Amino acid sequence: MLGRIVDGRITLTEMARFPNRPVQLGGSLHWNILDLYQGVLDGLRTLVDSLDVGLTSIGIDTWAVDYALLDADGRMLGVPFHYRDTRTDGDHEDLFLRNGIAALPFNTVFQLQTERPEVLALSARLLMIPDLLAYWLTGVQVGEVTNASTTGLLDPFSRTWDRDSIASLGLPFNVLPSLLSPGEVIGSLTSDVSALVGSPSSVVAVGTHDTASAIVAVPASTPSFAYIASGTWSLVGVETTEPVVTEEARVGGFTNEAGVDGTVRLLRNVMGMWLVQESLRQWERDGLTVSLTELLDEAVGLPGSSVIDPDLPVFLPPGDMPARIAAECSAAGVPEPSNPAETIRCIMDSLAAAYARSVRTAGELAGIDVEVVHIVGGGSQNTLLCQLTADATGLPVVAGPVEGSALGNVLVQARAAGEIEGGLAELRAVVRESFELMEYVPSSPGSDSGRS
Ligand code: LRH
Repeated sequence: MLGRIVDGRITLTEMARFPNRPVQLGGSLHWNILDLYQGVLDGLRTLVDSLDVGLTSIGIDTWAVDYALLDADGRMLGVPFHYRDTRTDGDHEDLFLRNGIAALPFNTVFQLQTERPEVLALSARLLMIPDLLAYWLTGVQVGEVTNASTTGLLDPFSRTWDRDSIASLGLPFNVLPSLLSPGEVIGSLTSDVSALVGSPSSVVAVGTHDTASAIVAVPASTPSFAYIASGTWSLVGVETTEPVVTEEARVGGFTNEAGVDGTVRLLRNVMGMWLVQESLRQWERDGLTVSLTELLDEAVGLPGSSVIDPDLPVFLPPGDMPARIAAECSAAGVPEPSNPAETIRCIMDSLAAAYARSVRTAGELAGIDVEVVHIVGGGSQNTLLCQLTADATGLPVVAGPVEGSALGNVLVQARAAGEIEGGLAELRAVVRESFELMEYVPSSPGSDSGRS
């Protein structure tokens, strides 16, 4: 994505796109990390070739929790695992009261517990995926704090590595890199990479956790907002200044991730569009020809009846999603969807109900009287989901922008380059100025729903 700031407005242009396809290998699910790195180089080349000015900087964000281990020469030890790999299935010690992070099976700390001792013994450095890509581009090994917080190895108050947690994994403390904050420069492209890409440039730390970047781009004009970063996952919560590490937050399944500019993202992971994506893949495998747009149109006209808990661990791995949803409906004693449109309707109703629960609890935990819910990311284009969310929360929903993470990424770079000044409020004002947003008001029972 190419970001440009012109007259105080921001534009994003997609310059290259390549699939991120995990590979099942030796019984485990892995990143196809070299293919992605090649995609980064090729994409940068395409972008540079189209520019008539120099490239100011590059920022990288990816999903959280996944990592690579490097030896003392900086060589990668093995192929990074994908967090949906089932090797971390099962119960884990709940470290929430220590690290403020919800105990999800895929947290880095739990993934590391499954590493073989001989690999740990050779490990000289742990880099999260964006840090790994930045290392390959610049030769500099550093970490970035928003993504580091998702490892479960960071003290949520001091935002420094927790020595005891690391020692308990059998890793030396210096395996963890020094940490930068979003906006700090990681380094310049190596000469080899500059030659491949066709331009010198620098790599800047952004909110390298995609959700941290997405929340930067929430176009809120009031501090009393909740957000839903809606993509494969739906990350639902509020922004706070301090972590909320209480028993209530733990029981509610909340997490305190480090945000940009010292903020905290107090949020819950709701299963999100993954339920839809995996259902579509299953229908394709079954030889059904379906279009999501048509299914959603059909789902609008269906009565919403079957609501299930979308966050059950059974939905986490890839595989036959419609069958798992039907089984869960049956277990919950609600009607089983009998066709794809009913399945989609069940997913939408279940997500909206989960969003409403999470928004309410997040507000209570943080002492915020939520006035508005912002949906950013792909799900902001889903009019049925946005309206159901307004109805379920009883709050206005502002939908957009669609490319939340890319925007937050570029905004932080633009500020680092001196193109924009101010804090998150100023960055968010730039988003409001630059993109058309959609507002949904809760429909009163019996009336037509309202969109403006
Ligand atoms: C969203 C996300 C989320 C994490 C999950 C692993 O892409 O980064 O914030 O919990 O992926």
